[in-house]
Amino acid sequence: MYAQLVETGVKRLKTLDEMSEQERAFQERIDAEIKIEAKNWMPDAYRQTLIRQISQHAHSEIVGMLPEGNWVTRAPSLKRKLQLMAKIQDEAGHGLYLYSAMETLGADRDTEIERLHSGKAKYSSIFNYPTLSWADIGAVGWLVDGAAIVNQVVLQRTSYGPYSRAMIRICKEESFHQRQGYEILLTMMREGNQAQKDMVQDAINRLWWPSLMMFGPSDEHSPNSAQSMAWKIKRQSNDELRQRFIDQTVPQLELLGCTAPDPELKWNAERGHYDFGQIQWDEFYEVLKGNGPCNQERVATRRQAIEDGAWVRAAAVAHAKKKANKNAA
Ligand code: BYC
Repeated sequence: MYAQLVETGVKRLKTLDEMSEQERAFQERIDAEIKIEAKNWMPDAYRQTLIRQISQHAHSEIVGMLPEGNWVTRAPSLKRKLQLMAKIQDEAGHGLYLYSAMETLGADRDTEIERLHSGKAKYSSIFNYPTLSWADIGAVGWLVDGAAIVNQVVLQRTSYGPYSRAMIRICKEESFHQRQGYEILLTMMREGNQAQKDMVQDAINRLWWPSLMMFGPSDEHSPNSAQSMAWKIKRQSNDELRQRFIDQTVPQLELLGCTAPDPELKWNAERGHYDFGQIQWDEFYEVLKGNGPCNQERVATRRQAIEDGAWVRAAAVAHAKKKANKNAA
């Protein structure tokens, strides 16, 4: 398998012969499915790849709270408000597990968060789209958490121990999020009036393609995949995961009585998968460059939250110092 990756990888990978003894032992450990732990030796590029991916993942969880937070005051009932608040708190928790996993690699949380606030760090493209109606909250739970689960179920088996263990807990919570999102949409479609049904279809029309973009560029344009697959950080390719998501989501779409904004979406019995149309990759790369509908707003909101919370952090430090002095006296 390794030789094959060397042949097909977008970036050329080192062959086993070209590796140092330490690198070879590391690769053999990975091939034997033994997890890498924080204190084990690892190539610097493996460490940097993980810091990149885990920090982006953590930022996505934290920024992902914003489009949903926008609807807490407008949820249609107390029950829906409580569910939404619980979901948003779960996302904050996911961010915290992930920043902690990242710190085990020697990365500094404040530095990475500063990179997010200065607009330098990436986070999932999907969170740069607005949530315009209550149906969007259902669609985010169903499609966005649904796509995240497909990606994260595989990451439970990622080669780095702390990341893999964080994923196990996160996946359990994401499954609940996905179901509550779907239930919001099902309720609107089964019990709602025509305007509410139209809102559901409109939400799906707007969020369908951006959800497919969450899996990243197609395999031949994914510069990091070959090396990440060889290191078993990633265990399935962007396109494989995207296809799995589509295959499992279309029957749920049909049960809702809705359609996808893709005239080419149809079952291909020969392949045993759904065929689908062209993703607008220009739009994806524009969003990554900071030119999506909400990029600036998201980063500005995060920055404002940090500034607004400065007094709380200062008070907590002052209190801790006072307590420490008292204990020392
Ligand atoms: N958005 O070589 P590639 C959630 C970047 S949150 C932005 O394929 P890789 C939730 C990529 O980073 C769940 N950027 O990269 C929270 C790379 O850039 P750099 C979020 C993207 O890393 C709240 C470049 O494009 N999940 O569920 O091998 C409320 C080339 O790509 C995206 C995760 O973060 C994108 N969509 O594979 C509700 C999963 N796609 O760094 C819900 C963890 C690609 O080279 N991450 N890029 O400059 C991963 O699994 C992988 O990082 C990816 C990309 C599959 C996303």
